[in-house]
Amino acid sequence: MKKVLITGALGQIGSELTERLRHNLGADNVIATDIREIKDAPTVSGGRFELLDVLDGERMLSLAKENGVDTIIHLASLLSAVAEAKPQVAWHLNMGGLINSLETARKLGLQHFSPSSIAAFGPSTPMDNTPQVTIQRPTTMYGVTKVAMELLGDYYFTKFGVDTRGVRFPGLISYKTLPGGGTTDYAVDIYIEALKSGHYDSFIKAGTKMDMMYMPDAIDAIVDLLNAPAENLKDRNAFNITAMSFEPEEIAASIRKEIPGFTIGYYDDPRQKIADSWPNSIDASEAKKQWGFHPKYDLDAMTKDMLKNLKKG
Ligand code: AKB
Repeated sequence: MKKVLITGALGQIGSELTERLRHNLGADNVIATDIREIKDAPTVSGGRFELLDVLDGERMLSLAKENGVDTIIHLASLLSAVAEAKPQVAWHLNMGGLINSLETARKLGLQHFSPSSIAAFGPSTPMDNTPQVTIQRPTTMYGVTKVAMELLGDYYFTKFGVDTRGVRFPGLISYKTLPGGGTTDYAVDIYIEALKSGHYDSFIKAGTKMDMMYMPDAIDAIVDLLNAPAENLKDRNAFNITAMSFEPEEIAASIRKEIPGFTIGYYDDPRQKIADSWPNSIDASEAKKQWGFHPKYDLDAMTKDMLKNLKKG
């Protein structure tokens, strides 16, 4: 990976990945793209930035070609809760953007990365310590697009020899750019509200465990997987990765160690149904074995860092 094009670069993952890759590869070697432009966002002001609708395959191809990129990191996608509210739009965007990025990679001989998710699992998947290879019958549109993504990634590798790679991300927690439209977003909102009012009303019920990871570990994972020797990778699309699994009471307890009076309440919400269909905890041992995945943050270390950085404003 020497010169990279990133789609969805203004999103939660994209904004931090763009910053890291500009640092690692040099600002001129990262072409950040998004469908919108936020002039004062570091992603736009800190280096190359181009407007790109991922449904415009010709523009994606010409941007990659003109800039001589060797890697495409395709992040643009609707997350689970928004996708469930607008399933047809989600299918169109998630699959349309994916096929354009895979075709760009095939035509130009690029390495390709796109993230899958714990949403690629469903209620019939083993819920605890979910294996790398297992039943995948998701019941959400987001999950359906993620399974299709994993399969298409494998297809482009075996049929066309495209160097496709991917991970199944758990909920990602970060303070720089907020997520939007996800089911695991409660685990970001809770920190913001803890600092603002000392109380959080959670749309995810007590007792609902989901896998999570702090953003610095997620960015390390993308970089490490893209740099891993191809011959070591058996499960290209996509690797289970996770750093922790917790339920709302556990993150609340972790926050209480820093903000003793913090309280949590609960309300009914359609996102609960999505959360209930996902695993409690997934097994990341293949990622550890095949390319050395090694998350650094546990729940308390993440809580300390989140609150410290959110306080700085
Ligand atoms: C979501 O909640 O939709 C995402 C995910 C787990 O893929 N954070």
